[in-house]
Amino acid sequence: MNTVSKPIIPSPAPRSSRPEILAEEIIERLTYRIGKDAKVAKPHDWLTATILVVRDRIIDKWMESTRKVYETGAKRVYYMSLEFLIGRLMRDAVSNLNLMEEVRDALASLGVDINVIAGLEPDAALGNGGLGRLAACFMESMATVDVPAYGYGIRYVHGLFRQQMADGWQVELPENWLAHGNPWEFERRESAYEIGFGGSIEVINSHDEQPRYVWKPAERVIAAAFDTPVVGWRGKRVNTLRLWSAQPIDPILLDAFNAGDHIGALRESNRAESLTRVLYPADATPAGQELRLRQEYFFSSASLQDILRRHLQQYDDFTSLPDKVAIQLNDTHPAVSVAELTRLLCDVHGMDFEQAWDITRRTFSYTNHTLLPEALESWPVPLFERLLPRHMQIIYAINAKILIEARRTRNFSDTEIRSISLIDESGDRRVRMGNLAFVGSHSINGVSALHTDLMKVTVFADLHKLYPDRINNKTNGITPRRWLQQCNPGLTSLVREAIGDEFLDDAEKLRALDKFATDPSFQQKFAAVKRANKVALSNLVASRMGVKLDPSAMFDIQIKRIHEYKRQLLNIVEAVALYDQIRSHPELDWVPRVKLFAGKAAPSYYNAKLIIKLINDVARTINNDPSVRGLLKVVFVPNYNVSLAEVMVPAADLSEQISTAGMEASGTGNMKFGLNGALTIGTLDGANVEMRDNVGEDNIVIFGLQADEVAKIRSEGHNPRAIIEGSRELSQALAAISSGVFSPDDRNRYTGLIDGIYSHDWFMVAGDFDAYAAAQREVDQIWTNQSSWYEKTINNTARMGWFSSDRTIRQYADEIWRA
Ligand code: T68
Repeated sequence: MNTVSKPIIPSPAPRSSRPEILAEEIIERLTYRIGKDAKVAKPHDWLTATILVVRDRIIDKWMESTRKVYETGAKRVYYMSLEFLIGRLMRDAVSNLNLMEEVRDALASLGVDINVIAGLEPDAALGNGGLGRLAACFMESMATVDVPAYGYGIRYVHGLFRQQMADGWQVELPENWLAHGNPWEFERRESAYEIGFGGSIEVINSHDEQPRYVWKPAERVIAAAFDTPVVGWRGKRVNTLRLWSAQPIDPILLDAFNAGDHIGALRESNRAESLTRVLYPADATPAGQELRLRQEYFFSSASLQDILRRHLQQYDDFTSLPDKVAIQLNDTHPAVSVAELTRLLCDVHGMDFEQAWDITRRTFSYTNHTLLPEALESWPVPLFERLLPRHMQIIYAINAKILIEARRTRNFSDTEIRSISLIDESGDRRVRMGNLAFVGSHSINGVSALHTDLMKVTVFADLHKLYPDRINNKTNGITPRRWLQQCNPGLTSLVREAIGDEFLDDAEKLRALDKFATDPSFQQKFAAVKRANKVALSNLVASRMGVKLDPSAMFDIQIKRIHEYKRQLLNIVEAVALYDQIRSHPELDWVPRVKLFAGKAAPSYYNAKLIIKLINDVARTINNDPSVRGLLKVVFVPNYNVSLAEVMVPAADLSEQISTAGMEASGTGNMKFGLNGALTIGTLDGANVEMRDNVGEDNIVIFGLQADEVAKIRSEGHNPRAIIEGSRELSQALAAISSGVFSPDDRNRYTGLIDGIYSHDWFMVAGDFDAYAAAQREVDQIWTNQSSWYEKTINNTARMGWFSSDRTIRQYADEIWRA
């Protein structure tokens, strides 16, 4: 007998992390991987070499994590998201591996400053705002709390645009995060799938009870996988972020090329690659174009094929899918997955429709992030049918099932039937992605308590009536590693000195700080940390914009996407009113303030861009007016991104969370500021409500109309003109803006914007102005008593631990994924 025994392949020895070894390896990578002599290496080369060395420390843990899931048969969680706003990764990885000192020392021994090279890493902006950043925080927390998870998304060549200011207007420039290559990612050539579009459907055995449908796409592209490891806190577990890139099936059409058509020969290739070239820059505004639907289907199909392949390889059949796989849909962007999974199970794997549908529903769950009607995705039926003909059939089949159930067993009225239908028949016929995601999921969650309550009575009222057990709440969270430890090392050390290390593993342990809130010496140290962070931000503003800030002034910060419902306009109008007051009453003790703004506007969102211009116009006027005596400054910091947030958040005294009540689903910036010891001025909207409950109402400044009041005013009729005329401060501020005081070069620039407040005031800028201005004066009052200020802000840090995304992920794992 001739038996061939499998050789025993030894695993590589675990890598040492002594600084001398790290330094040796960095030189090794620099020489043999990058091909650079250390004597002439550029900072970028050092960065790449360092990342490659750090990456090796991750790989062992990564393989171990993957192996463990195979061995234990644990359930896998798949987080499907068209956006992952991950930012820079090096500091995050090094810090989570607990190697900060070692890597710093290793680099220092080579004459390299870790902070210099860390600042060169591109800020990966594969997302627009809160939704994408939430996905990134969740990835880190899933690794931290030991949930075996994959993130699935798109490897956009160009992430969110770079924002530049040209005469105060936003200008969008292309972003190129891959310009120097990406040392974090691994291309997985073996994990590639075909994705089809268009074409027709062939019916086999059409007379059978179970005919088979075979989709013959007219067009096909390849989805190729790129993996990035995601390290949890203390390197416990390493999960995978798998991003898909579109590639042509034939890179070049040789016949066309040989016939002299050199451009035509590349047409297919260009067409395929354009699919994943750019991130749609519209947040909470409809994207609406065919390319977007193609992106959604492309990444949904690739991810599901990958999930099914992995499952089949391990478990051999699909009946166990819902027990071994949980797929979370991050908003409706991947909702076409509901139809795609049903299709793959039926058409490709031969399952009958009823069973496939049952498995689909038990596998998916869906998170809703917005109630704004204009942001709810829907696609014209003709477009959908042309691009995805088989999916359209499946959607009709699902719809029939649901509507029959509602009509026959639940006696739903015509109006109710219309509202739950997957097809909106009110205008041109459209496929409603929210309804598709809802009916295809066993769990539908909102992202704050208020938002979840509102979901049940607004967009999903009728679906909630049909399936009353499905809607649940999972209040958002943020990772305290990036948003405290890494961005605010000063505060982290101070907290450690006071209460020890336990909070590093359980953010709710920050509570122990409570007893230091009134301690004068702790308050002083807390204030000193804040001041140092403000100095750091001032330096950044000085070097980027040439504007000098006084770190002893109150830093009042609003950073987020520019959107009318977020009400940057309310903030800047109040700044104008304050400017008037300071000039009219120079004898009063005004609290010196710096009002900082940052954020991007969707390129097609005219009013949002106009608001940026207004902030810049107001800033120029106020900052150059000597009669203000430096008591008020306004600054718009360009190109807001994750890295800029990491500098601004720790430097804030006051956090502006002032959306029109009922419109911000949750907010997560609010949590970052609170954790870093800022006082919040905010409406009772989104997670602000739960922040108030956690920090206590003495430690937050709440103002303005509540969600039910806004709804009532809107339905009963709002008279903003009367409100404005009744408020001297407001009418003067609006008149100044509207008449061109801040825009002498174009006096009518803001007339339309201000007219909107007079005529309908949809966002309640007039409706909330007086309450907001009064709340700001209350904030000034608190500031004048610095001990009381720090008592409140320390209480914020102490009581924000619940908003750790570790808590959120544990709730998803226990209550939705059962993983
Ligand atoms: C945000 N949504 C919510 N959307 O506005 C915010 N939309 O309240 C919440 O905290 C956050 O999600 C996380 O739950 C978004 O950020 C988008 O970015 C977006 C992108 C494309 C299309 C529509």
